[in-house]
Amino acid sequence: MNNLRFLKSFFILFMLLFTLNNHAYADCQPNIRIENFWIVQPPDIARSTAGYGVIKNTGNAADTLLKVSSNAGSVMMHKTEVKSGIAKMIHLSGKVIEAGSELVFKPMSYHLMFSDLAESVYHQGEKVTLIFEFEQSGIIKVEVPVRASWE
Ligand SMILES: [Cu+2]
Repeated sequence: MNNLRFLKSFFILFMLLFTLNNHAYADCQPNIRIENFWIVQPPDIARSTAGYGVIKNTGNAADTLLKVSSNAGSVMMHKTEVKSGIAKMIHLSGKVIEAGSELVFKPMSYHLMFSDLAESVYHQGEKVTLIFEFEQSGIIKVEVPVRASWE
């Protein structure tokens, strides 16, 4: 008899935990928004260029940016850091974007670094595709302009 009661309460506890866990999962999601990205139109002789913009996570769980790719060329995530007056670019293999935070790509900070450039990036007003890959949110594609300077 005791055994049966034990099993019953165990079962109830299990169901309760399962429900709570499901509930928590439903309420706990990242919400990624990609805003204002653009690529710097390089001079004709340049073999690389940079891309800037903002990734916002308005959700209540963190997400990780795993990779960026593009038809504009090869893409790497970099961060410029200044140490003893010397600027150095650090390669990032991924970046966590905490809930309610944003990751800003701008000069002398995080930036997208393009090399093996496609012809299109040499022309102001062209559009290129950026493909962002997130651990939780999956793949997000955006069309971004090529511009000569900050607007
Ligand atoms: Cu760089």
